[in-house]
Amino acid sequence: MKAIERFLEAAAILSHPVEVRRFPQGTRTAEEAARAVGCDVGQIVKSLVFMADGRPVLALTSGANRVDVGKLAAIAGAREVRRATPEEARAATGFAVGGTPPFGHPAPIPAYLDPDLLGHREVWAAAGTPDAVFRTTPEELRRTTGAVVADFRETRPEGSGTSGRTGIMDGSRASEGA
Ligand code: 5CA
Repeated sequence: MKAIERFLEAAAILSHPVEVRRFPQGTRTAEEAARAVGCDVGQIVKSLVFMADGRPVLALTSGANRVDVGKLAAIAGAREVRRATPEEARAATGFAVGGTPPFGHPAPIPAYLDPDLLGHREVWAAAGTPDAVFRTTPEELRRTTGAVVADFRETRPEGSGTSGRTGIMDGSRASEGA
């Protein structure tokens, strides 16, 4: 079955009405998706896979934020957390990076929800492919993923401007073109 069909089937099972929107210009990164949709980058949901002591976890991260792996480790109760390789992410979710939806995975993945996403009336997430997104609400996102709201956001040092680069590879580079 094709990726978007698999996503749609999962949405139906979860009773989440979705309309998949496709953009030929691509929605591979949070910035691309925000541009295509015409929304704030903070309204884009990055479904980022990390390996916590060897087990996948999902960090549903605002497109405006980066993940602090130390915080995520504390939240997940893990000793070591690192970003999943593309192969690991695909094995865990069944979808390729850049199109990973927040739900519809072969087995449930423990998920954590960036509190900044709660501040928007509507948010947009990937729908299975790097050109497909769907609109949802923070509450539906929480319900469909079973995510725990937790603060794993990287805080930007004062005076660092908007780039906030601290040298930590955190898997949220979608917004920077990953
Ligand atoms: N469709 C967009 C907006 S919803 C999207 O899926 N964005 S994303 O942030 O969730 O997916 C891109 C992410 O894929 C990157 O931030 C990164 O975590 C992951 N990714 C991309 N390339 C690699 C790579 N080489 N290794 C590991 N992860 C990668």
